[in-house]
Amino acid sequence: MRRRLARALARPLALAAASTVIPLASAVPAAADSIVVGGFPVDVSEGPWTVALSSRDRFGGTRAGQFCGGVAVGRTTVLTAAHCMEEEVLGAPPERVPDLRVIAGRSELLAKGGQEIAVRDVWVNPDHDAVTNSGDFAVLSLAEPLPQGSSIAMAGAGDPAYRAGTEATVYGWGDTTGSGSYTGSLHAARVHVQRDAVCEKAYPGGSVGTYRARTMLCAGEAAGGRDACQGDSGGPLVAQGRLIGLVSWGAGCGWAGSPGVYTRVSEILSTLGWPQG
Ligand code: 4AZ
Repeated sequence: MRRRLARALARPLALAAASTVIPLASAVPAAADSIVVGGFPVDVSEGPWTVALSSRDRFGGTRAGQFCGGVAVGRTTVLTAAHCMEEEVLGAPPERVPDLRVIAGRSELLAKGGQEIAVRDVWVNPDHDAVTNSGDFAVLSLAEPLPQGSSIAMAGAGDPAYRAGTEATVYGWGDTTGSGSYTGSLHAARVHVQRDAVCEKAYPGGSVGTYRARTMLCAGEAAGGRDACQGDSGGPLVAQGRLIGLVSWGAGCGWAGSPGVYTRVSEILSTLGWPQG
């Protein structure tokens, strides 16, 4: 299959940095070099449902094997992006990655606190479309339960948290600059849910992906600067205390006119036949 930018976003992090597309100077917002991009460090206690996906076998120990984000929606259920579970990323199908784990309750990847819990089962959305990037989610079942209080409610269809203009927060251990600066500490960035018309205009179809309002939402700032980035994939976008999106794709990070695109959580609920909140 042809490799496109959006799929490349979840490449092993060590490889990703070397080949990140450098944006035209004019497309780089002033804030792109601030610290997720344009964010701030947070303690995981402020978003205890945010987990790191890890495989030290595959990604090495320098960042505790972190390669994607995830979000706990139940004591033993974690959502992440389908593209994080691809063989191209993991080097093998997920059931053949024996040290696939989630790291929970830990802000600093190399610290000792929190839990590391084995992934017992992985279900990848069979309708994930690698051309548009639609349906980019997977469900992980954990071998042991997370502590009580570390899961988040999901926003069902029609929830006001999806409304354009809503302030939302994205969490992750991904690239903080858009050019391969991976952080060992959890960051968050505040972004605004954008109108579908804005997202469609940004991503009408092309090499990066195609915006589909039914299955995706997009969020960012008109001037750019704040965004999810490589390594944040699968992590949470939260508004009004509820999960509305999973980090999925986008052109670059923090570029004006290229908002981050997220898997729409209400569509995950419909696909799985889970109640709409
Ligand atoms: C990623 O690979 C990624 N700026 C996620 C979102 C965006 C870029 C990359 C959007 O995790």
